[in-house]
Amino acid sequence: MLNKFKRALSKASQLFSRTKGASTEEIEDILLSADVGIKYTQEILQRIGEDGGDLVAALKKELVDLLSISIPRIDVEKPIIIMVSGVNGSGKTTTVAKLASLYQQRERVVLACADTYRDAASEQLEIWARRAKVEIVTSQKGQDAAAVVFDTISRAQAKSIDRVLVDTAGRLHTRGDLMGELGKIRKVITKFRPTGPDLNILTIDANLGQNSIQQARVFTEQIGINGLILTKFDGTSKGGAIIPICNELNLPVLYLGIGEGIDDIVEFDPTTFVEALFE
Ligand SMILES: Nc1nc2c(ncn2[C@@H]2O[C@H](COP(=O)(O)OP(=O)(O)O)[C@@H](O)[C@H]2O)c(=O)[nH]1
Ligand SMILES: [Mg+2]
Repeated sequence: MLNKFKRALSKASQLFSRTKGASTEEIEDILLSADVGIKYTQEILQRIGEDGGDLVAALKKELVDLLSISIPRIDVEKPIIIMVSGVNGSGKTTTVAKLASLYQQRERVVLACADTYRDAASEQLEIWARRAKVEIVTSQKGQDAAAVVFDTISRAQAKSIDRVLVDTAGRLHTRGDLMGELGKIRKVITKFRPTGPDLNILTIDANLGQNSIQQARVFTEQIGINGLILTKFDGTSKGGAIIPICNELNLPVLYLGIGEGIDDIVEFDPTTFVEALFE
């Protein structure tokens, strides 16, 4: 897994490994090419300048600090409820499948297909459920997505299932429609859990780099996202954008998606991530 992770980071690490022996100006260029963005690049350069010691060591420390955003603690009665949102194609369904496969090693998991907008969304999720060996509550196109979620959580409670993973739609007629629908799903969840989903995850395609921030802000403000998963981290050269993304949104990165397969996910740990970047 670690090797796969390093391979997935290879484009970004080609950049970051060039910091060895580099001057401050060269480090600035490297950070900007990795899409760290001007604001955080300036901030990092200022701090490592003050440090006066080894530039690369100081840089690593700054990156780890900037990536260390506290993760919401889940301390609730079962089932744990996880909702996954994001724009079309950002990797929601694949991520739900990956998380299901990860959790089912120790827990009983059920998936809710709350994407009732796209053709064959339920069939696609059913295939993943079979691969991950977890249960699923399917839906029909056009069905009330919030009702599907209600049924799934009720079933999970009745059968003592540990986790509910909710896959949602990425596109409706307008962005307002989408936020309205996600808001309805969230509201149904509050019937079981007044504070909303225990993990309210936004998937972001890492290839979008900093361009994803504005879009992510809409989800964060409107439906109370509390954690991020950056998908398609394999092969992106914009991996440095993870810094502005999580800091501008003030949200922790929980996992990284590193491929299309069911096992292609790694839990995000700032130190491991930064070490791998510089290999
Ligand atoms: N390379 C790569 N592809 C991914 C990753 N996650 C998702 N994908 C691909 O992105 C496309 C859209 O994924 P999907 O889960 O259907 O997105 P959704 O519309 O948000 O549900 C599919 O072709 C996936 O195989 C990832 O981590 N790496
Ligand atoms: Mg989907």
